[in-house]
Amino acid sequence: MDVGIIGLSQSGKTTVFNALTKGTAETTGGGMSEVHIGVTKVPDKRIDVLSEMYNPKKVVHAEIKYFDIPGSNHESKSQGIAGQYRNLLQGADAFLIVVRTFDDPSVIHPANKIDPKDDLSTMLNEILFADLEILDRAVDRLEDAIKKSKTSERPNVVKQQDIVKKVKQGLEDGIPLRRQQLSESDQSFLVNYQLLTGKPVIVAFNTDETSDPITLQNLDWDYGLDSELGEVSLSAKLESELALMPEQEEAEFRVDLGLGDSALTQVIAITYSTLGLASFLTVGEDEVRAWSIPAGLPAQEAAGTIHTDFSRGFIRAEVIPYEDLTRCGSLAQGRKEGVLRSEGKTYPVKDGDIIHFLINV
Ligand SMILES: Nc1nc2c(ncn2[C@@H]2O[C@H](COP(=O)(O)OP(=O)(O)OP(=O)(O)O)[C@@H](O)[C@H]2O)c(=O)[nH]1
Ligand SMILES: [Mg+2]
Repeated sequence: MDVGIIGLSQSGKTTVFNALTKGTAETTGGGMSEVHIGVTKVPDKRIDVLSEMYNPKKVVHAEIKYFDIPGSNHESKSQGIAGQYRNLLQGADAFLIVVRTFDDPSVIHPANKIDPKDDLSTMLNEILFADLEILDRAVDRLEDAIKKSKTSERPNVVKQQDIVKKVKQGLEDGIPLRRQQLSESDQSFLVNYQLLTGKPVIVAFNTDETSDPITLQNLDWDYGLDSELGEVSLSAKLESELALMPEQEEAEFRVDLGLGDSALTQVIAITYSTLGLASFLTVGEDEVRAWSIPAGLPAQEAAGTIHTDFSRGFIRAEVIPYEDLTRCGSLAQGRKEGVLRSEGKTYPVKDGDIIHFLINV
């Protein structure tokens, strides 16, 4: 799972990145920044409990990869999205948009005012404009292709151009791709364009240390045609400092300062819910491991996240919910009690399923 961290210059992207990855990337920038890539383990208490049960050689958490993607420099007409990073943006599964609400005269704001609503609109619009640019070019290219196509191929190319025009019109009306009603075949054609407005968005308000949490609701955010924004409020500077402390010390500080869950825990929780993710688990003496997948993914496809051979040679999945396994104490006991089930290819995998795949290789 790859999440692209984006936002206006000096909004605190790199600071958020450090808080999420326990990193120490330099937070200066001002258009001089570079891309930072870091991996975060998805915290999961179930892994700890299962590790105690199995005492495995290896313990592997699910992972989320974060990309800190610099905004554009001052010469560029756009404020938040730099063309040279387009392929990174396209590769992301979701965007975390950092929106500044902290007040600090020593940190320059590109518009010289702290206006989170305005900044968020700017970023959402830039994502939309980036897609419009792609589709404008696509319409022209398809126009060319229509002229050059053989009579037999023409209807198909015309149809493709119609799809592109329809989506473009939707964007012009302010509807991001993720909110447009499209048939499955339209959607699979559009995958070619890797449009940015098709990706889920989570807003991260970067607040002062002492500020109450900021929400879209208390900003009177007008969702308009886009009601699917995830949100989280954090003080990135404080969180990035806490993230570097030894665990115990961090926990004590959190209690003293009256802080709740870490930025990492909060951001991952909202990432899972906004993207509709779930973790299934595999257990054994060799390895206890969590795997993140879209919730409800058919068992055969979930097997494919472990290895393509697992998907190809899939026979069936033995599934036991986490609570049942911990109560029973072993898979054998789960089988005796009838809570270890045998499921077929299409079984929709749920969060907390412990799965043993039977495969034929
Ligand atoms: N007071 C305060 N300062 C912050 C906070 N978050 C970030 N900063 C400061 O703001 C400045 C910019 O932070 P960065 O994390 O580098 O911001 P950025 O969005 O990565 O900046 P560019 O990469 O240059 O676009 C740094 O000096 C940070 O220390 C915050 O929550 N409060
Ligand atoms: Mg930066």
